[in-house]
Amino acid sequence: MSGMGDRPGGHGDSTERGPDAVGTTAGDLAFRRQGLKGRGDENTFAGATSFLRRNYTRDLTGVDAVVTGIPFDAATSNRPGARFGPRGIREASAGLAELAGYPVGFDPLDELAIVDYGDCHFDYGHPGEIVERVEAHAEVILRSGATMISLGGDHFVTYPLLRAHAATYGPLALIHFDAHCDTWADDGERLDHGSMFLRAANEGLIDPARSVQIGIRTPNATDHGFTILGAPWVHREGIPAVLEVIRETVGERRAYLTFDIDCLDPAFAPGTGTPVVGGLSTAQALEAIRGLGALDIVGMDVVEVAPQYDTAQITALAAATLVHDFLCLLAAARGATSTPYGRQ
Ligand SMILES: [Mn+2]
Repeated sequence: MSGMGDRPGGHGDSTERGPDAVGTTAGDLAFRRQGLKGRGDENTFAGATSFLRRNYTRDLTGVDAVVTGIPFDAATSNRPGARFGPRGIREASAGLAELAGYPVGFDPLDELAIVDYGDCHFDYGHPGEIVERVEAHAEVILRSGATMISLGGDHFVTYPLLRAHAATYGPLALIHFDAHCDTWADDGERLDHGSMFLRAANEGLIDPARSVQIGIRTPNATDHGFTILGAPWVHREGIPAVLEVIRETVGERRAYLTFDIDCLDPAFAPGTGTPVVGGLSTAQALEAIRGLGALDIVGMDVVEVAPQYDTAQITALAAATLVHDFLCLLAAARGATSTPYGRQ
């Protein structure tokens, strides 16, 4: 590689590049960037790790997409630790902020005004308040008109996120990547990351007839009306077939995308609380996310990343990349033009 200024698709702000930047406004761009778009000079291994080096701010003026953390894991059934997920995903995302998007052939950071809103605050001593806390947090973001992308946290956080999104957008189709159905018996009150989608269906937040669960490889007595694409089916039929079923099932309906990182095989995502073997590869998951462009997806989350069980940031990097590629979908939907690089 030659000088930093020669990087393909490289840093967006040439005035803050290289030796001249020393002692000026380079670095820690999460706090010091002027404006909301583009990239500047910041070492991948240094600085404040906001998601994709975006500005840490609660000013949502002119913002297209908001990334926020929901560091709650008191609803886990096996190993806790997803409360550290937002921090881990942010750290892993720094490497993705260095170059323009691949394979889209544009820079989502130039196309969209994206900010890191920080984390949802709650009192860990009152876990029973989590639903109202997350819902209130989400309402403020959704009121701005921006697309909300949440980093879990265990999967229970998706329940209050669905409450807020359904209040804004109406009943939703759910596009649900997971090893588990998360529709086991629910009493309407329990804090359980394995039953909240039955509650969401019972409350009319999501429509099972318009919803697809992908990568499932644990049993339930009933499908509760959801279309289920088990992991063996996904492996046998392939991602193009998965996308066909998702498009047919969701149709024109507004949809919410939730990605439990344990949808991935533990070989690709060891850093999670309830791993199950036989899951999707990271490449399969990315192919699936990249193929969702025709749908009206109004919100997204990635949950269950527990960095203390991770190895070499495999899991956190997968989660960060899934969000990155979802942002590319948003950018493409708003007119970003793709210039493919090589055969893909
Ligand atoms: Mn789940």
